[in-house]
Amino acid sequence: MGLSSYASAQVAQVIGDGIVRFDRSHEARLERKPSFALVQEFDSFGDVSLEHLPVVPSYSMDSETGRTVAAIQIEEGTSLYGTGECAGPLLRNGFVTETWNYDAFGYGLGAKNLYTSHPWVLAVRKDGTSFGVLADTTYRCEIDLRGGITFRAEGGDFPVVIIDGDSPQEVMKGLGILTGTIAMPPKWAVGYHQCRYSYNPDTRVKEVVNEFRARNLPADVIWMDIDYMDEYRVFTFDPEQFPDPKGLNQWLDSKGFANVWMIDPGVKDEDGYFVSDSGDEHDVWVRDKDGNVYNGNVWPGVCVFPDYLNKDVRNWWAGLYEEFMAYEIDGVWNDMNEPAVFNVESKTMPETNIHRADPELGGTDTHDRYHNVYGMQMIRATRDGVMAANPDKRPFVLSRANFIGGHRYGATWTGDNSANWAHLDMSIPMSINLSLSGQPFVGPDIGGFAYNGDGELFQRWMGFGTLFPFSRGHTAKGNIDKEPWAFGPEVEATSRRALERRYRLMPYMYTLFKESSVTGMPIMRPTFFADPADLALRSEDDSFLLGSDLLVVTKATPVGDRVSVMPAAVDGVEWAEFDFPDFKSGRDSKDENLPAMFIRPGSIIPSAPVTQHFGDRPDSRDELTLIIHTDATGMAHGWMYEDEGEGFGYLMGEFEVLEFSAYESDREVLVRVHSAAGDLRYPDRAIKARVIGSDKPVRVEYR
Ligand code: NBV
Repeated sequence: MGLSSYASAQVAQVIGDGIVRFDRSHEARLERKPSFALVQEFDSFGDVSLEHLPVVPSYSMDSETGRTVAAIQIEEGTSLYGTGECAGPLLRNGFVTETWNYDAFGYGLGAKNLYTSHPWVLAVRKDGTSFGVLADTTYRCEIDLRGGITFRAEGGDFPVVIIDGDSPQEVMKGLGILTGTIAMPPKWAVGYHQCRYSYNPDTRVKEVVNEFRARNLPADVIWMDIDYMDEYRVFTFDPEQFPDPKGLNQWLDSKGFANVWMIDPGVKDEDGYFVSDSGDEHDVWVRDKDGNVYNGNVWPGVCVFPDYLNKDVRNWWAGLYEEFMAYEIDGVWNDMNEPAVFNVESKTMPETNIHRADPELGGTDTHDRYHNVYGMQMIRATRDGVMAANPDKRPFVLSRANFIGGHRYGATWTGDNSANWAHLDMSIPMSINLSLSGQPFVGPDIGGFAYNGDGELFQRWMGFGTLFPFSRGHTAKGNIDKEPWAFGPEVEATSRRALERRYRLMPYMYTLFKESSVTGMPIMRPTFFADPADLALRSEDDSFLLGSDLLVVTKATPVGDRVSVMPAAVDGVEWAEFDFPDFKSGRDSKDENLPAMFIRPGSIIPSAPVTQHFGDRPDSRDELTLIIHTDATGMAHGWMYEDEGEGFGYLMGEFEVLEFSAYESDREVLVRVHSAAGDLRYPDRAIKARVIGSDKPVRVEYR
């Protein structure tokens, strides 16, 4: 490979605390393409000399391929993570991935590129200090972690942004500053979601919902996949199978279920169909290299594709949601937005297609430049439309394709996985690496999308699946049923316990969403975040942290023969295992298909009684049980954020932050609770405390 080095001309600017942006040269800086990843332009504090920087990329050019190369050396013992959605283990050293959003149905271990693109690597040095590297390019980019960190991107020069931190947590907060954070979702979206391709007709939707309620299986959301549409025409409803979508949504609401409906980017190219006609009229479609409207086949047959890179098109698209949301739709699912195209080998549109992008986004250019941000710009427009239609509600959008920074617009799931043990196994590291790439609202299709699998697999997957930030069961058309009851009473019982755990942990979970929305910290974290300098934790694939205080240890192989490495005791105090008893029977019996849960020494986790859904709470919201594990000094701390779970009152002070502290003396454990911030108060709240490993009397003071 012919490499010519340019390092001498390289320039660097400090754009934040510990954050430096590099350009290949002064000229490259002047011609820098607008960033889609960054949340704002970021003014510089001035140029810095490279000698003073801890990590410096070296730029070169691969003369054979014309790609720009940026390479960063790593010290021995440095562990690498991130690179977005990658099928395989947590530790990414030795792997090569590529950013090129791709409809990867039934993908396997080691797939090079999947549905989303995150040209980002989180590096953790031997001593636990850390840095992160963003290759700020939308073009196809190879991320080679076989010896150091090397990005090879098409499309010419790109800046590299490096965040340096004392810990990986610090770097993640830096990424939050750079790329923005999630907005608080509606609380129902933090509940459990039930999906399949497809629940149709509407009577089947009702049947499923009735089963959940009849069987006391907590759930908040039911999903409508493509078969609700009239022959796959987006923004329409099948008149026979879904004759009254508004009535259905109202009925669902009466059962305490929120609804999410799918919308794809491919619009059937058909005279007389209002979306197609209106799009023609507003000239919204992506064009081919000769300037003709581009056609590609997707579900409805021959389709045209909105050019979401263009502001007028985004506004037009957003406008379509006004009528759609009026059917009392709660959330929107944008699928197939890589974009997926059926009738071509590349499975997407030609790279020579033309986007009339806004000047601020880079102006008119070819698809190869904008491919990886097509889905991101689609959900940006969707979110705008959903918000305009329901200005008093928090939007919820799920997207299959996305780009780093796209967490600002929607949640992501890991696409069309398969119902087998390899996929169950990798669903944990995949979700963690996406989390470490800036997408905290993430999870897999629980149970596996492609193929059937069996009850054993489903039981295990549900066991820990309810603890993903985005927790949704889903399966493909033609498969057996995969609702929690579909495999008989034993699997149902495990599923119920797993769901009850999520709802019990809701105060903690919701607080983690809040923390993430403020700081950018992931909700789901790798176990090594408990102790970044402990090398033994660096490749732990079967356990994960929720926040900093709760460790979930799963069995990801059928026989459960892989032993997780636990974080070391803190000053002699171990992480303590805890559980909740079965809600109805009160029994504490062990279920091997549920993951073990551990609480960090010195922490307090707030929990609630089991509810069947978010709205089902009048008397339960006011009751809290604090799970307490004191440290070597007998102390523990925790906090909790609460608001109405919907709407924007929280931005005006309508929330409450409770702070908890516990002190263990010879005689008792004293727990102090006080309201630390916000205008909301729940004064009659009953607060109980459970101190793990102690039978001393507990006194709760609530001020
Ligand atoms: O809309 C149907 C499916 C959907 O269920 C799945 O979650 C997406 O990833 N969709 C893909 C299109 C067809 C998949 C074979």
